[in-house]
Amino acid sequence: QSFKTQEKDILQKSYTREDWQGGYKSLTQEFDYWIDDIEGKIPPELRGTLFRNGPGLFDVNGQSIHHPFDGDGMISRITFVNGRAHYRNRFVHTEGYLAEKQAGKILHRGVFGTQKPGGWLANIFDFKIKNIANTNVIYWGNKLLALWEAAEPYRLDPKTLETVGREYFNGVLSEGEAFGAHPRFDPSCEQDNGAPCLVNFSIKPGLSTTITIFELNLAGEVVRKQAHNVPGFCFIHDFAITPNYCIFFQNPVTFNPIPFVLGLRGAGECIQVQPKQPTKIIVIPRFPQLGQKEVKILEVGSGFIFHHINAFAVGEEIFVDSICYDSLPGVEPASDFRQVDFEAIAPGQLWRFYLNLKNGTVERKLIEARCCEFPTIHPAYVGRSYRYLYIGAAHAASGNAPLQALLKIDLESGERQLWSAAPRGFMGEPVFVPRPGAENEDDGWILALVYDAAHHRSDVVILDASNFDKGPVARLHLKHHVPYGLHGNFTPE
Ligand code: 3ON
Ligand code: FE
Repeated sequence: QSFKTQEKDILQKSYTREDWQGGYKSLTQEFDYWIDDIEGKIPPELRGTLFRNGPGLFDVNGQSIHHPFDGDGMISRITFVNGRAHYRNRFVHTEGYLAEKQAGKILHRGVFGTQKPGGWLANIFDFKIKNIANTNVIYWGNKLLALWEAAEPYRLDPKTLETVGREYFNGVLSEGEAFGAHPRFDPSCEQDNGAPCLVNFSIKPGLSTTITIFELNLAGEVVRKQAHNVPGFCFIHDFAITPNYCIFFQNPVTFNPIPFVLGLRGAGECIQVQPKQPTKIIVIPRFPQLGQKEVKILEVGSGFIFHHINAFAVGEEIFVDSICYDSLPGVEPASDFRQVDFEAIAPGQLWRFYLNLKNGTVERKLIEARCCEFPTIHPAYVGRSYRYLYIGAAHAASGNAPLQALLKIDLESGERQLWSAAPRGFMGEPVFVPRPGAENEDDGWILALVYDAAHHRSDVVILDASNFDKGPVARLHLKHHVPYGLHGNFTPE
């Protein structure tokens, strides 16, 4: 009897592809309302604003884009005040978004394979890139900034979400210069007398690659900027920090630009993972002015990384926790990303890397084999030794599948907690918000947008981070869906 149940559990998927596809419908409308369809109760101590970014459009006037990462950035804002919550969303008015809206057709090639209509002849030798400002949104130095890693940020009005224009940080960035989409917030920077600072980077790829590191003070001014050249092409989406270092994983990839040049593929689709080549780990001291100048490059076995969770120093070692893939899936030209075969793709899995800076060796250990992506931790533990992480995860313990659950991992005891929205719910990136005045690292809430296919709408789900088992503290039903997004941040203001 138990064999039969097990077999059924294994064979039965926790989702249908049709349900999952609903989260990849464009949202063209812009909303502005108080959320009043609520299950449970919003904790009154939860105050502040969650900003989220992600592709809002998967077509331009019916012309489908090729990959969700090519979709125009749309900001959602959820403000919590006195036990109530308000929702607003707005598209980032990039030049490209406005021009395509006006033209009613795709005018730009996308990095991930979107082409202008008309076949390769219409796309050949067009190297222009469209800044789509769709990957992350931060509120820092009184500025709300929408980020996309291949170009400059767009600044928005935090009250109206209106696009103000491109941001150059007082001329520190030049036109078209990149400012990455994965800043890290150092909760206490020694160089800034213990004040928080923002650390970000940018990549300028080529036969060799320039990595630029920016550090911004609380006023939003760039107070430190340094650049390093490393050999080879780089696709580096994220990085990790400690109080003294920036750590980059140079994925083992090659770039063959010919299909891009000929108008057949997007630049990002010309990147190929080389499973026989090692990953290079580039460790750059944050404060070279203190005499700490030596950049170290370590090597570890192959794998592809988008996101890191955290890093911290233990004696001569640096521990880095990251989500690794065996391969990088592409969407073939003339195929539809909504038809993806999940089982044919490698799942993201969580690894811990041990970098020994003294003897240059790296060890690694698998922490979590369950398919997972989009991690979050308590903001005060960024770059520091930490105990708890929270991450989007598949409902099933093995195999590749859409994110439907939230997984909490206690790195000290190994204990896991899972809250799943399966079969009809699909999980977005969680964000940890500490409870005001809390002392324990997991005393706070997890906020996440969950797409509910049963109602074709999204919920803001609030979980008690110290106890997933009791289920959500509140589920706020939005009046509409929010397409699967990428990243966002919470600000207590
Ligand atoms: O590396 C070079 C330099 C560079 C900055 C070449 C290049 C053209 C590829 C490039 C541009 C990179 C860009 C524009 C990257 C954009 C990435 C993006 C928008 C999103 C990445 C998302 C990653 C993950 C892991 C998403 C997961 C999603 C789910 C689990 C499902 O919802
Ligand atoms: Fe990312």
